[in-house]
Amino acid sequence: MHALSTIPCLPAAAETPLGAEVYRGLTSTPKTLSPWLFYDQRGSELFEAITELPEYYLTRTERAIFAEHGDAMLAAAGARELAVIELGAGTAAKTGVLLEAATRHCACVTYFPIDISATALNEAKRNIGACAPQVSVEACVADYTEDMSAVPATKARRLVLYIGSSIGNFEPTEAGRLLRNLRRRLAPGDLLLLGVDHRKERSVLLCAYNDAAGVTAEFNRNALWRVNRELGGGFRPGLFRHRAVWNERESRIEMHLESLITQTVPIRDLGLSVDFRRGESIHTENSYKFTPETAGRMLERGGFTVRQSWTDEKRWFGVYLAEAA
Ligand code: AVJ
Repeated sequence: MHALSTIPCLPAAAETPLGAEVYRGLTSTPKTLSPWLFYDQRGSELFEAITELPEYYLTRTERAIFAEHGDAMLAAAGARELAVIELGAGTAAKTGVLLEAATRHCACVTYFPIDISATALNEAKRNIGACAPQVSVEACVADYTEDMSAVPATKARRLVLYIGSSIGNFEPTEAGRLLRNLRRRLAPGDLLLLGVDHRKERSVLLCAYNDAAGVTAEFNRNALWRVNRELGGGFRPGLFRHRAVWNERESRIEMHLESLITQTVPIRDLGLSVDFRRGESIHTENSYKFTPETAGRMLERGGFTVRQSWTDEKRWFGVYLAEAA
C-alpha cells in the first residue's frame, strides 16, 4: 500500500534539472545560480564571443601553449594506442592541435568527446574530421559532473583532457570529488591533461571578466533570460548590473548580478515570487585561479601525480600532465 503524500507537490517544472536549480538557488540566502545555466544556445554563442575578446586571455593563451608544446605533451603520453577522452569537450575548438600531435606520436588514436550538449558534439565531430581525419570519434552526451561512467573502459592507454580552466568553476571540495571520481574510472598509468588559469595581477583578471564591449555582462544576464524563456520568468535583465569581483581569500573571480532596485520577480512555472532588495545580488559563477603549487596539491588530493607542466611566457595559464597514481 502506498501512503498518499501530505506534502504539497511542487510544480512539475521544479523537478526538471533547470527548474530544481533555479528554485534552489533563488530561495537560498545569499541567492545563487549555477554557472551551467549560462550555456543554452544563446549562452554558448556568447561564450564563444568571450573567447575572442582582447581582455579574455585564457583561450588564446592555452591554445598557444598547445601549439608550442602539444608535441611534447603527446610524446610524454607515448603509447602505440591512445584513447583521448575529453570532459566538457564542447565543439573541441582547441583539441584539434592535440589530436594532430597524437597522430604523430601514436599509431592509433580514438577521440571520445563527452559533453552535455549534443549540438556541440556534432560540431566537434565535424571539427576533428576536418583537421585530424585519421582520428575516429566516438561522442557521448553525458554530465560528467554527475557520474564518470561516460569515461570509456579501453584497452588503449587513456589520456583524459580537462582543459579550458573548466575545473575553475568548482569549489575546492567539489573539484576534489570530481578528480577522485575520474581517478576511480582510470587505471594506474592513465593520464590527465588539466588546463588551469593562474593567479595574476588583479586588474588583468577583473578586465577578463568585465570586458569593455559588455559581452561578459550579457553572458551573465543570459542566466536571467534563460529563466524567462524556459520557466516563464519575469526578470527584466536590464535591472541587474553585472559585477566581477576578485576574492583574494578564496583565490577566485566571482560573477554577480546585482539588483539595481527593490523588485519582485515572478517565476510562473515554479509558482515562485522572488524578492530583491536594492543592491542584493545573485552569485552566478566562481572562477578559481591557481598557482603551480595549488594546482599540484589539488591533483594530488584527487589521486594524481604531476609528471610535467607547461606555461606561457607570462605564466598566465598552466597545463599539467598528471598520472593516475
Ligand atoms: C568556461 C568556466 C572557463 O571561468 O573563465 C568566461 C567561463 N565566465 N567569462 C571562465 C566564463 C565568464 C569560463 N570557463
